[in-house]
Amino acid sequence: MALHPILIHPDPRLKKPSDPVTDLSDDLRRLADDMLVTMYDAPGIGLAAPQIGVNTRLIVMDCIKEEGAAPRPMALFNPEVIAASDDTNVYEEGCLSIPEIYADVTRPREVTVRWIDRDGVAQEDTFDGLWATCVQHEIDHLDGKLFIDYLSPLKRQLITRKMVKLKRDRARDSA
Ligand code: K1U
Ligand code: ZN
Repeated sequence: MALHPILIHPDPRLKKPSDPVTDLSDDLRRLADDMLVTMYDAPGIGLAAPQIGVNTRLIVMDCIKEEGAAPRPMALFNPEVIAASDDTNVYEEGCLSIPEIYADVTRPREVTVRWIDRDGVAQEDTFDGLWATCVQHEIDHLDGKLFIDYLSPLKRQLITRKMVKLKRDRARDSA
């Protein structure tokens, strides 16, 4: 299993909609395992394939945060929201592609998601709480959408400028 570098915004690969999985191969299962390792290492509670530069509709998540609780790694191929509650929830979101920035985002409190699991079997489940926030954030990545796209253009511009500077500083430090 391999760790992958996570792309930092702004990057055109984070804005491009991803392609559906048509054939669930061993390579794709290995990619899911690599993404879980990369997510736990970051650390994060979710990761979408475009964040490591792969233009494929695959997300991974584990929103169990309690110390000592059993992990619940999930890999979802071709995930889609098939129902969403009218009731909403506000959560202060972060993103591994936008480090050190957090902002309130309002999303449906509950979503029903359909996906293909790693055995190629269609699954459907209803998520709530942090799981609902996370699965919507990750599916947005597959559509080229970032959580800062829910903020005002001014806030988005300020954050983008910070990220350009952060990338410049990181490139300089590693030279
Ligand atoms: O998609 C991503 O960039 C991962 C992101 C997922 C996410 C976080 C918060 C709300 C919605 C979606 C993260 O995992 S950011 C890091 C984070 O939230 C975290 C890190 C360590 C422990 C607990 C949470
Ligand atoms: Zn993200």
